[in-house]
Amino acid sequence: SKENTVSVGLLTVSDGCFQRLTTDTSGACVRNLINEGSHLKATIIVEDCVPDEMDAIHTILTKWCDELNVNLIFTLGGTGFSPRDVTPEATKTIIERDAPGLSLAMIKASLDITPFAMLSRPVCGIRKQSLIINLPGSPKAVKECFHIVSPSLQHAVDLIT
Ligand code: MTE
Ligand code: CU1
Repeated sequence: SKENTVSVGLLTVSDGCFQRLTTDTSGACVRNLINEGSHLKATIIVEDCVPDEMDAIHTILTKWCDELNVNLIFTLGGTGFSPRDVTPEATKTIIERDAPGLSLAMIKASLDITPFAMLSRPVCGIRKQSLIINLPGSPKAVKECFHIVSPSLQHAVDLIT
């Protein structure tokens, strides 16, 4: 394996965080998990927050993939059933190749933790040299789902870069 250092982007998708009504605890949560190491040789190179809007999500993901060449992008939140939850739809407009195994793995393992896991609609896929992974928004969900996918991410990025 190549074991390249993986460049990571963290995108919090939340109206509340964007309007500064709530603090982004989920972003901090993934940041800690990545910096703690294990499985992944990674550096976080971008972190941002956008409202739950297709255009805003589409624009920033396009920039991170096409201009910054971010290898691994986690979106946090907006995967549920409320009308404002559009992260999966925005992600579908970006990806060139679907990676349903990652979504399946997260949902399968999460169902052992909570039945509400079936209410998350994560989309994962590849655009050029970037792998995009939708995580649910709560710090608890973020942490659980990160641990589910993290063992395969170094290999995943080595394959697309
Ligand atoms: N998955 C895990 N592993 N742990 C959780 O606590 N919460 C669920 C689900 N997936 C949860 C989870 C809940 S309550 C919801 S509503 C959906 O994710 C969608 O969350 P989101 O809208 O914040 O993306
Ligand atoms: Cu929920």
